[in-house]
Formats: sequence, C-alpha cells, structure tokens
Amino acid sequence: MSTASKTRHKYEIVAAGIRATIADSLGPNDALPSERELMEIYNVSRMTVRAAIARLADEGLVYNVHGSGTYVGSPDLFAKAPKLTSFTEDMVSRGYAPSSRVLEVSRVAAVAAVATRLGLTPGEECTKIRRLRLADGNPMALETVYLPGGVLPMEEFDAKSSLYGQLTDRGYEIHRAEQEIHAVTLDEESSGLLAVPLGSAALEIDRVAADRRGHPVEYARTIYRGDRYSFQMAVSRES
Ligand code: 16G
Repeated sequence: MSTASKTRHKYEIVAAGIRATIADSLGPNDALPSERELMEIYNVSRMTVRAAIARLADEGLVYNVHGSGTYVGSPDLFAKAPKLTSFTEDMVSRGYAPSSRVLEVSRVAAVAAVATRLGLTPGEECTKIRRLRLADGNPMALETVYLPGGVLPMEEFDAKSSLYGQLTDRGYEIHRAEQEIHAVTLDEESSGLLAVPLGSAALEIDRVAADRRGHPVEYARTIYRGDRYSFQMAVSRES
C-alpha cells in the first residue's frame, strides 16, 4: 500500500470518529476538541487530523474560525450543502416519487464535444440515453446522457431504473462531478415533453461525472422545468 493511500485511510477513520462524536454528543456551534486533543484521541499526526477536519468542512458538517478552533455547523446550512445526487435520490429527498419515460437508448459515435468530456477519441463508441424524468407522474426534467461504450453497453442498460444504481453495480460508482448551470428557453420538442408552453424558461445543468479513480463516466445534460425546480447551495468565505 502506498504512503498516500495509508494517509487517506487514516484520515477517513478519524473523520468517521468525529462524525460519530458530533452525532452522539455535540450540537450546532459546539466546539470540537482541539487539534492536539484529536491527535491524542486518535493517536495520529497533526496532518491527519487536519485532513479529517478539511473533509468534514467540505461536507458542511464543521466550520473553522481562524485562531479559535473548529465548530459544528448548523443543520440548516449542512442540509443545503450541494450533494452529488442522481435524479432518483434528488426527487426522493424532495418528497416526490421518481419515474422515467424512455425516449432513446442508442449506440452512437462520440462527436468532439462528447469525446473531449469523456476522455474518448472522436468517433469512439458511446451509449446515448434520453429520458423524460417525472416526479409524482408529472414531467420534471429531460436528460440526455452519454457514457463510454465500455462502461455501459446499451443492451445492458435497464432504462426504467436508476442509472447511478446500475453504474455502482458495475463498479463505476459516481464519486464527483463538475457542473455548469445555465438558463435556456424550451423549443417545440422539449416544451412539449415537459408539458409547458413553447419558449418557457428552464434550467440546464451540464454534468461531467467521474468514478473514484477519476475516470470520466458520464456526460449529461439535464433540463429542468423552471417553474418546478430550483437548485440550492451553501456558499462560504472559508477557503
Ligand atoms: C440526474 C443527473 C444526471 C444523471 C441522473 C441519474 C443532474 C444535474 N443530473 O439527472 O447526470 O444521469 O440524475 O439518475 O443531477 P438516476 O440514477 O435516477 O437514473
């Protein structure tokens, strides 16, 4: 095992321990034990403690006050920290029952824009999936997804169930993503599918998602109805 992976393993254990302490005995804005105390409790170096706290701060679970220490975040802020979710998870957390109408599942040659994002050579095979996603039976989003052919051949995709669930089962669990959000107006086809008037405003989120090894696994363009969907995120001056 390399030194880097050993360190990662340790800080994850410390982060899990601190998470459990917070859940059991600390409330919003309570101070965490000092760095030195955490080093003693977990018998680890200062670097490992700092890595564990940085991880928890990324999750929004704790925040640092310069020169003072680390404190437990408020649940409100924590709940709004953006999470990488699938449509299924996102809808369930908003209290809707998710479902899908499959529009297209095909094998296509990657055009340049898709190839660049997925780290493929233009012309390489990928799987294209278009689905109308519904919440409580009403149209919510229109997804166009591209996956490298080797990750999920079209014949093996069950379009009615969660894509992210199937990627996890195949060893390509989505771990992180880069997203760009912008406004669009809906053309005739997309407004018809989303059941809103032609030219309605909508929110497009473009996502390139990678697995734990950092390999791009998905390029997706998801268009959400502007009248039904909003995207919340917590922002902070902490670096
Ligand atoms: C969301 C994702 C999309 C992903 C899909 C998987 C955004 C902006 N897009 O629509 O990238 O392919 O979920 O959902 O969140 P599933 O696992 O429910 O099929």
